[in-house]
Amino acid sequence: MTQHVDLLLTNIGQLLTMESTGPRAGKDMQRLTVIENAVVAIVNGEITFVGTVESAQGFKAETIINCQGKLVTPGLVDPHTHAVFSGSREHEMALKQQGVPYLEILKQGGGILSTVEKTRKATEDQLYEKARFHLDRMLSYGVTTAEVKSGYGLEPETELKQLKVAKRLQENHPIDLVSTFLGAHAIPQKYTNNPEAFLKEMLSILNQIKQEELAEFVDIFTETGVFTVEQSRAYLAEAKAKGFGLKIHADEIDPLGGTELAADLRAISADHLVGASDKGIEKLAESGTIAVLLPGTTFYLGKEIFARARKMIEEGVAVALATDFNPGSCPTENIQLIMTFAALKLKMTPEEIWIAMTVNAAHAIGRGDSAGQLVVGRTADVVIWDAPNYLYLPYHYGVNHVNTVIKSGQVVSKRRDVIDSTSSSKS
Ligand code: IZC
Ligand code: ZN
Repeated sequence: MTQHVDLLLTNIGQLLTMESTGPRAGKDMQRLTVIENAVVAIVNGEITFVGTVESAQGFKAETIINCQGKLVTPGLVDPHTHAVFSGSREHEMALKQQGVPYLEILKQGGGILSTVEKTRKATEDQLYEKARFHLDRMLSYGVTTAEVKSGYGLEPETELKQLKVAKRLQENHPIDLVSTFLGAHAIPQKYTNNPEAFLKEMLSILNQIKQEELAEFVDIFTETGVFTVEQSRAYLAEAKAKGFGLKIHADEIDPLGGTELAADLRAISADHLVGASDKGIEKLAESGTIAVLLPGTTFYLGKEIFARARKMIEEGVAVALATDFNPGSCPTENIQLIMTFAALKLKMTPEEIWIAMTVNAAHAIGRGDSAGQLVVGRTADVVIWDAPNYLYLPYHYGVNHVNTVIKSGQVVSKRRDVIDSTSSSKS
């Protein structure tokens, strides 16, 4: 019997389906479904068949892509970015080289606050165009779903402007976006001596954010000189009561106990966790809060000590990985580079890294049911890699291995030729 399909991917050397019933924690992160000599069929933007070439019979395709024995995986998910902002911070690199710490630059009114100044001045269209540029680059690196945070307004008007830009991008850009309100990202100068009043101001726009569906999650930077654990607890509890999911920038630089707080509040994710305590890690495993690790940031901040991924996995935590793409502590859209940092600095295995950037990353932003897996019935978000197998990506580092990105069944980023022919010439 002939089956008509829109797109058929044939001659896949290695296919990672990432099939999973939920987030993968602990030892379960080591388990991958790999199909050799595979075929994938797509109809109306949805996956209708995944299997070996022997089991793929009778397809008649509008378009066939011969994958030439390459690796094929689900589109990657980047669950932590700050991609909507204005300006850049290259002038801070010299300060860093002189040994001025990230939090000191912030204290002096630079860092996040310098990006805030520029973002306040930018028009919505300017922000949109710049963010689109960065998202295009993320897509070219194989990301088909991403989270994006506000946090460069620190005043209602600009925070809402950022979230509106993210919503417009969600409607128009091939990457599926999930928005997080990070109004509590730093204390603006106006409120230096009264952070509580500032947090109150940020809470005052939650109803509007909810009504206009501008964000699903609320996040806070719990850090020395920014917000304390107690301030964070009260703030997030209120956000939770208003129906938002929770995220925390926890224990990124100093170990304050943000990890424990994330678990107590049943946050969907706790992010960074460089200084997470043993107790905090145990609590994450119990609460099912996903640990989103950002080794690109630790590298760029010039730190020696990285998050304890091995300990987390041993304790049964579900670990995800992200770029943390932002203009200060991690200016890169290259999620493949993060794979190498995860391998060398976090000592994660290739299998764990792939789980962390697909299944677990999707669950960390509430998209576990739609993104991160290449299985029948899901949207066809697929990457063809110029790589012979999945071990190859963390290994060959610093360059882009994407050959073709397919979003909802459409080729959206094609960096070089794969043999691509219509059924009339092929079958
Ligand atoms: O702009 O520096 N850590 N927030 C918390 C950031 C890094 C982003 C930035
Ligand atoms: Zn961040």
